[in-house]
Amino acid sequence: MSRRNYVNEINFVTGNKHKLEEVKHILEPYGISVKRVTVDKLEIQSNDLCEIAEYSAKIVAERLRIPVVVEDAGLFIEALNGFPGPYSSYVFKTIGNEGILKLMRGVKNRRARFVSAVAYARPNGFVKVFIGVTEGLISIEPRGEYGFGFDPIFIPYEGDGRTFGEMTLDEKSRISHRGKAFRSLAKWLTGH
Ligand code: ITT
Repeated sequence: MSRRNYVNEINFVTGNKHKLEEVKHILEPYGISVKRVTVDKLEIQSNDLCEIAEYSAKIVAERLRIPVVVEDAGLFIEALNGFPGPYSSYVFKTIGNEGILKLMRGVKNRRARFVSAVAYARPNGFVKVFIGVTEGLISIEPRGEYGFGFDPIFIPYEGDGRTFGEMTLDEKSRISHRGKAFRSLAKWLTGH
């Protein structure tokens, strides 16, 4: 059964300092502070980001005996049948933005989506997952110095033609997959 809480702090399990910075910014208006937890997460192999986030959050919450939040995010490119999706981290580290743009050379359908799955877990086995999706296009060239990961090659439809990499943290967070998922979490945590 879901129990509503009036939580003003979360324990965010992440090894990614950019995600941490974004999440702090997104949750600030809700009065929720973010404590970073760095532990080795067990990640299951799955095509479903929700399943991955849910499993990791559950295990860490049980192990540390505190409520935790885990996010699993990824970029799904339509013409590549959803690649890199759940493998985004590995693909970014190996072939990077240049590699993705090479795969997309000459490809007309440039539609892609960023997905964020945010799992909140308590040590008693309770888990709830929130999803955020932002649709857009893969650019022809990387653009912008802001953000991280695939930001310079992703042009969100909800924007003005700029890539995420050309947006400030605030501009990106208003329309990003992460912004949407974490605002849903914040509303639930604060009882809105
Ligand atoms: P965690 O420790 O939180 O798991 P991570 O970097 O492995 O950090 P994810 O698995 O959630 O994070 O994300 C996989 C990769 O997808 C990430 O390393 C980036 O390369 C890319 N990515 C995710 N969200 C992104 C965003 O908002 N902008 C650009 N790239 C993003």
